Amino acid sequence: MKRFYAPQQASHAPELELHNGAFTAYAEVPQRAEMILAAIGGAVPPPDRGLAPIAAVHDAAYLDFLRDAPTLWRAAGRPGDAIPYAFPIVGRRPLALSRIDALLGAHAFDATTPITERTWDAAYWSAQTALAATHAVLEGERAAFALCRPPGHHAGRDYCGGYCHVNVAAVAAQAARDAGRARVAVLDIDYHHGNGTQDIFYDRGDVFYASVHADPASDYPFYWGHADERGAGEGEGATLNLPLPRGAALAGFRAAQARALDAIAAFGADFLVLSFGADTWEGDPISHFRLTTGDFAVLAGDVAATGLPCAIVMEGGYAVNALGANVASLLSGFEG
Ligand code: OKP
Ligand code: ZN
Repeated sequence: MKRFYAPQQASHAPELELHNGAFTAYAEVPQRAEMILAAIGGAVPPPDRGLAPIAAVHDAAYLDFLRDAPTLWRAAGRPGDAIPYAFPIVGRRPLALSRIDALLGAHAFDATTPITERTWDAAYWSAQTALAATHAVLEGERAAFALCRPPGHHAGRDYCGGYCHVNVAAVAAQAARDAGRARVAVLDIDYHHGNGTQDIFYDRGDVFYASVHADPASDYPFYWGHADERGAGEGEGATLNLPLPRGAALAGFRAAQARALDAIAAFGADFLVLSFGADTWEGDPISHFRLTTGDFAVLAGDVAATGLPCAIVMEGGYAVNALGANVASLLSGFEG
């Protein structure tokens, strides 16, 4: 299977995150990509397809903000990484804000996603990596793997959050649409619900979003991913949320994924983006499912059995020492 990764992605390395009331070491570390690369035997750098495919799913003002935030943060005399602390929950609308703290909150939904001087470049190249895998599949590969980092599925059109800045799965899905695939599906099997991907396509009938994830009643991102969220307008019925309780293991996860795959088949998808997180693994430090390393091959086998051309994009997975084996297992299930 073709595998893609851009060295620029490694430069995004925030210091600290707000975790359960304390500042702790940032979990989404560059070493994650190194471990995956070592386990899968390396990857090829993607070509630069420019800003247009990213701007197809994100607001221009938001992308400007991602680029400018570190400069404004420094200009305000702040040390460390840019982190928001106030959010416009009374109603998000285009206000003329000037202070960096106001801009940060207006373009984020949590305080766990710092922006560094290298964030924009890393997120840009993470998206190029997703595009390379997408185009490889559009050109005839059955499947291709994008080692995306930073991840993307929590980022919406105009907001970041959950370690995510540019929604690489949405960039991939939109690129497939723009290349002429009529009905694209995103299957999100990260432990956490992909609220950003859901939001981006919520009112569209041409991109189906299905997610198997930890019940947001107990788990991040809390305010999205509930079973009654089914899409709106033209997108009514084109969102499927399958929350599972903490402790879910292969049997429960596999049955939920089968429901998602049935719905994707009924939708008539002609292209699949697999938003893959390995944080469903039993030893993940911030998650609570019980999948084993071997289970990822089983789940991948079920996805591959649909016969859908598939671009795989990397999302979460924070047990750094197990991450390589878990990703290698997933890819083996596609090839086997
Ligand atoms: C990103 B992805 C809990 C902190 C939660 C955010 C988790 C982001 C997960 N104390 N931090 O979906 O793997
Ligand atoms: Zn996750």
